[in-house]
Amino acid sequence: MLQLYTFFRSSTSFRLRIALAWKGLPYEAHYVSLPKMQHRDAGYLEVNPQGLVPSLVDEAGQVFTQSMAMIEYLDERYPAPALMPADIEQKWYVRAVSQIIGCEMHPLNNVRVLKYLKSAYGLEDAKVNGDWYPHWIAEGLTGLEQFLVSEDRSGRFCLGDQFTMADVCLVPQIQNAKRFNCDLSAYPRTMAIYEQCASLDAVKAADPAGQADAF
Ligand SMILES: N[C@@H](CCC(=O)N[C@@H](CS)C(=O)NCC(=O)O)C(=O)O
Repeated sequence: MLQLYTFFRSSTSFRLRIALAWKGLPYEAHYVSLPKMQHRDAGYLEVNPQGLVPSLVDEAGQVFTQSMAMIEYLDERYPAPALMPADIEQKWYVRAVSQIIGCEMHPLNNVRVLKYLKSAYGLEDAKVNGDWYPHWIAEGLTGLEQFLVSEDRSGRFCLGDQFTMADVCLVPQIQNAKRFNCDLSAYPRTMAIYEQCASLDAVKAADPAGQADAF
């Protein structure tokens, strides 16, 4: 069976949980607490030397890291139901949406970045959570909303009515933004897609609140 190293509130772990649930792939969960710094424990570093979650280990012992690369790997290994379109231009579009979120938004508000702002620059919680965090959410979602509108390929989901990796990346990012009380009223196209995604069984099954390590 597949082994998933996950933390309930980690948005990249959430991506993997959605992808696995979408494909109906069973897995054994190993819980890695970020607040307890278990991602930097020697035992976990043997699994993932980068010290980040998620990690996925297959039946042969191969370790997979980097959520977007993992999702594309899973999609090729277990093609149905698909998470990537077959058409290469549509693939570019799905990767572009995923990377707006995964490369330009998520890293700026990652746990270690927020912690470093406090420890190295003395920024108070209120400044980090109430200014830095929403600033980069707004910057990223403004660009994403404009991209979705200008490409005009969305329907129920980012790519028409096909649920793809783009949606898998979108859901956790929006949930994080909500958790930090970001104003999301300026992104109607993005939020309509999010609401559609949130109603899916695979998304509900992967929700942080329902995980065994949630607190
Ligand atoms: N690009 C990586 C990012 C993985 C990542 O940064 N995960 C976060 C949780 S969402 C983490 O482990 N953070 C720990 C830290 O920042 O110390 C991916 O997509 O898998």
